[in-house]
Amino acid sequence: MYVFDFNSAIVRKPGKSVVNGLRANSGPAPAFEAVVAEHQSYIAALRSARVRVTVLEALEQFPDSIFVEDPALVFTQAAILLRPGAPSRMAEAQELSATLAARFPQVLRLDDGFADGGDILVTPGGVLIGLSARTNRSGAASLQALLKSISLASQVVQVPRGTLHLKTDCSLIDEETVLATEGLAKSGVLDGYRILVVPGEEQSAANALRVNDVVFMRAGCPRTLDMLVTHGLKVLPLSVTEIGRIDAGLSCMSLRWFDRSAS
Ligand code: CIR
Repeated sequence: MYVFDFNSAIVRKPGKSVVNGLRANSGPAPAFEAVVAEHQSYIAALRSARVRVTVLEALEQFPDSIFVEDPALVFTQAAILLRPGAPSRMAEAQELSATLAARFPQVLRLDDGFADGGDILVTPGGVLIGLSARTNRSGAASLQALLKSISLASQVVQVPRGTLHLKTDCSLIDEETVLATEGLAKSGVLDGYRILVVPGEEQSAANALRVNDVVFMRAGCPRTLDMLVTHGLKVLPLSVTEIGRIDAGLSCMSLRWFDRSAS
C-alpha cells in the first residue's frame, strides 16, 4: 500500500463566487465557466484513475471552497478538520464536518493556531508540515500532536517566503521522489528525498498530483512532462490555467484517501 493509493475522494463544485477567490497577483480573475470546465476534467481524471468521487454542492459564501484540500486532512484511519489561515476560509472546515463524519472512523479537530492542507505533504517516511503565511507554529504543533495520536510521524519545515503553500512548490511523485521547484530543492527542506527539479520557466508544474499509477500534471509544461515520462511515470496533463489565476493547482481540488470499507 502506497501513500498515493486512493479509492475515494471528495471535491466541491465551484460557485460563481470563485471568480473572487483569493489571489496574490493582480492579473485577471478566472472565468466561471472555464473554472467549471477545468473542475469537470479534474473529476473525470480522478474517476479514470479508479477513484470514487463524492461531489459536494457549491458554497457561494466561500469563494475558495472548491479547494477542499485546505480545510481538512484525510487518512484511512481518520480525518482532521483544520483551521485555514486565511480569515475568509476559516469556516470552510465546519462545512466539511458532516461529510467527513459520515465517511471516517474518527474526525479530529485542530484546536489551536492555523494550518492549511496545502502545506501538508504526506510521504512514506512521514508527514511534512510547512510553515507559511497560512500555517503557523502553533497550528503545526497542534497538528503534530493529532498526527501522533493516529500513529503518524511528522516534521515541521519552512516554506520559502512568497510561496503560498508547501505543495505549491512540490509533490510526491513516487515512493522516494519529489518533484520540486528549484527554490525548494535548494532550501534543504527535501533533503533525503530524490528530487526532480522543475525546469526554469515551468515552476508552476511543481504542484502535481500522484493518484494510483498516474501523475496529474499542469498542461503546457512540455519539459516537465518529458522529465516525468523519462522517469518512467504515466502522466496525465490537465489544464489549470483558470484556477491558476487564483493561486491554485492540482492537489488543492480534492481530499483523497483509501477507504478500506469501500468495495
Ligand atoms: C487561496 O488562496 O486559499 C486559494 N485562492 C488557493 C488555494 C490553493 N490551495 C492549495 O493549493 N492547496
